[in-house]
Amino acid sequence: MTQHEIDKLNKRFGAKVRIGFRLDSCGFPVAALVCKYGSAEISLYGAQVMTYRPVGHGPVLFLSKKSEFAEGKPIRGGIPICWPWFGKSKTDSSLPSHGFARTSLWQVVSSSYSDEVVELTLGLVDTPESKAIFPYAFAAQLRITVSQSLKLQLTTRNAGIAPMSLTEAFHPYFRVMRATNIAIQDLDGAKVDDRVTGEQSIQQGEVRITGETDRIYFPKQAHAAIADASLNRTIDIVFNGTKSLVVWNPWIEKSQQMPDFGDDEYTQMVCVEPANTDLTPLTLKPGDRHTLEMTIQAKLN
Ligand code: TA6
Repeated sequence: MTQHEIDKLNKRFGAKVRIGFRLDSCGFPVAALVCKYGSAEISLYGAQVMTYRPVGHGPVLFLSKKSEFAEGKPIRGGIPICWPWFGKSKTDSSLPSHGFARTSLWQVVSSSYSDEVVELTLGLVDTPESKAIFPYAFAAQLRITVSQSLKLQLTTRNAGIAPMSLTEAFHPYFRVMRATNIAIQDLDGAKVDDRVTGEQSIQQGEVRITGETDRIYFPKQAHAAIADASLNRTIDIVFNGTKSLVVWNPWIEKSQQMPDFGDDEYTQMVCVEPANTDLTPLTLKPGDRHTLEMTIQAKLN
């Protein structure tokens, strides 16, 4: 994207102090949203929230110091949009994991602002290239709202004439002081599908990170909370449009295998992901819409 295109975005969708577009140092077009309660930065490449900082708090999201900012590569951290598949493609394992939304340039659809609430909507539609790997006509929109919380709404519309099947997730990397000193609450009694051990179980009490963690939880209510004793804060996560949450921490060995992630960065993050995985895939009839929703709010204890 050129500076001239950035200038056009600012003219059409910008708002002094509240909404601004810029070419980031990585060369990606980035939108900054600022209201009286906090701010967020979103890469239009991938429609990826990269930072979120409520007033009075430190950063709520983790962004790897080794993240690559290169076309075709996902940004490692923030809130990747996993769409139109979660994990490996079921039709072609050579395709990138977590779909192509996070490595596509999204278009700005609309913006709105007040001192209390700032909103940006981004859009992605099918192209001949997308149809070659995902044979459907679609319209996807992500609405990002910064107010006293950060809210994401990902709406998929089947714009074709055949039923569309998809899986999806918000894949937020939450910043924590020390991953071994947090407790993920409100998952007690949830059915658990452990992707590391292959076992199914029922969660007893709080979830703690003590090793590589890659589990799908089916909580009894659409809410989870990350209690960070070291930062003396809790991050509340409310979600809708799915019944499952993925909890992921790569731990030591997996971290060493990821070139875009520091060997010790696993200690500073945890992912808690509202997701429609292969266990709960979606099927949209022609013209149908589905919205996945997540609201994040940080609170000092
Ligand atoms: O959400 C958990 C997960 O599916 C893990 O299995 C791991 O692959 C993680 O996502 C990161 O995936 P990525 O493709 O971003 O490296």
